[in-house]
Amino acid sequence: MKIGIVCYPTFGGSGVVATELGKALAERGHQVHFVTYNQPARLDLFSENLFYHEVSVSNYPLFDFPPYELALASRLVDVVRFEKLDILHVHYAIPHASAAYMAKQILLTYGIYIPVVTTLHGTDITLVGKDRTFKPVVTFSINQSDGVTAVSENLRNDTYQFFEIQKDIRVIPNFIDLGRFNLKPKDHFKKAIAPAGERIVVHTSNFRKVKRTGDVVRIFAELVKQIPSKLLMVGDGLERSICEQLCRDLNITDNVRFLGKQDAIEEILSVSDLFLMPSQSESFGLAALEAMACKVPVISSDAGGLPELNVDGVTGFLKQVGDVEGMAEKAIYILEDDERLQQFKNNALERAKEFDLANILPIYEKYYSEVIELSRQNV
Ligand code: GMT
Repeated sequence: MKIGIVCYPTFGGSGVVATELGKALAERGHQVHFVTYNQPARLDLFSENLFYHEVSVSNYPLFDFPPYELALASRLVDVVRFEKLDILHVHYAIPHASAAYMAKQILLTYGIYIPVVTTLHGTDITLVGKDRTFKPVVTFSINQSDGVTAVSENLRNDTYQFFEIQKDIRVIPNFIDLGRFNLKPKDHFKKAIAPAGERIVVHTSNFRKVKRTGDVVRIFAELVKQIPSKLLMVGDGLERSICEQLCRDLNITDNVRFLGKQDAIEEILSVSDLFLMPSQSESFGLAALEAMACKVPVISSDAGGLPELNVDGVTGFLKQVGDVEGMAEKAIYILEDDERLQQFKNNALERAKEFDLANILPIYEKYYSEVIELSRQNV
C-alpha cells in the first residue's frame, strides 16, 4: 500500500505513535509518506520506503495566525496526486481530520477518491476537541472520515459521549517496539545517579497541566522520607519551572534531577525502579507502556484509559486523580521489599508484551484494507 501519514512531528504521544507506525509499515514493504511541518522527532532512519514531505506555512505579515490547516490541505492534495497514495492516515483530530477532509474534496475535482482514517489520541477529544471553539468542526470531520480509530475503549466512549458521532470507532491501542524498549545493562549510569544504591523513580512527559507534575514531586517528597531514592524528571514544558520551585520548597533538590528532553528514554527507564503517572486525564498512557516494557512498574491515576494498561496490584497501582498520599503509600509498598519489587517488574514486562508492535501492526494493515475496500464500493 501507499500510505500518507499526518501527525505532529514533536515528542508528543500521538506523533510518536504515528512515526513508529509509519516506520514499521515501511519495514513491512509499504510505501509511507509523512506529511508534516517538520521532520518527525522519531523519523531517524533511512529506508527506501520512507518519504518526508514538508508542509511550509506562509509567514506573510498579514497573518497573525498562519493558516497551517490550509497549507496542510494543499500539500496533501499535491502528495496524494503525485505519489498516487491509496490511503491517508491522520493522527490527532485537530486540525488534521478537517485538513484531510478539505484535501479529499479538492481531490474529488481531479476524479480521485482518497479514503481517510482518523486516529483520536486523547486531548483532541477530552480537552481541546470538546471546547466549543472546535466542537462542530471536530464532530463533522470525524463523521466524514472513512475510518476512525481510538487508542482505548475509554477514549472511544468519551468520543461518543462528547460528540454526535455516527461512525463506528475501532479501538486500536498504543503499541511498543520491544526491540527498542527493553531492559538495557546501564549499571554505570545507575551508579552515577544513585551512588548509595537508592531506588530510582522516574517521570517522563511534556510537563503540561494535564500531567499533574506537581503531584509527581509531592508523591516523591513523601516517598523519600521513608525510602532512600532519587527522582528523574524527563521532558520539558510549561510546568517544569513550577516543579523545580516546588522541589526547593519541599527541600528535596538533592534527590531530584531534571533531565530535559531526551532521545534515549529507554536507557533512563532501564535504570529506573518505578514510574509515576498521576495524570488528570490520559487516553492510554504510552509513556507508562514504554516504562513497563523496560520492566518498570507504574503508579498512576485511574484516569481515562490507564486502567486498560496498568493492572491494579499487578503491574503497579491505580489511585484516584490527586490522591498523592495513596500513591506515595503504594510507591513505598512496591519499593520497600526487593522480592516484591522484582515481582512487579516482571509483571510489568509481561503486560507490556500484550501491546507488542508485532501484534498491533497487522490490525492497522487489516483496517486500512477494509477502509479502502469499503470506500471503493461506495464510490
Ligand atoms: O500525552 C500527551 O500530552 C501527548 C498526547 C498527544 O496527543 O500527543 O498523547 C496522547 O496520545 C498518546 C498516544 O496515543 C496517549 O498514549 C496519551 O495517553 C495521550 N495523552 C493524553 O490523553 C493526555
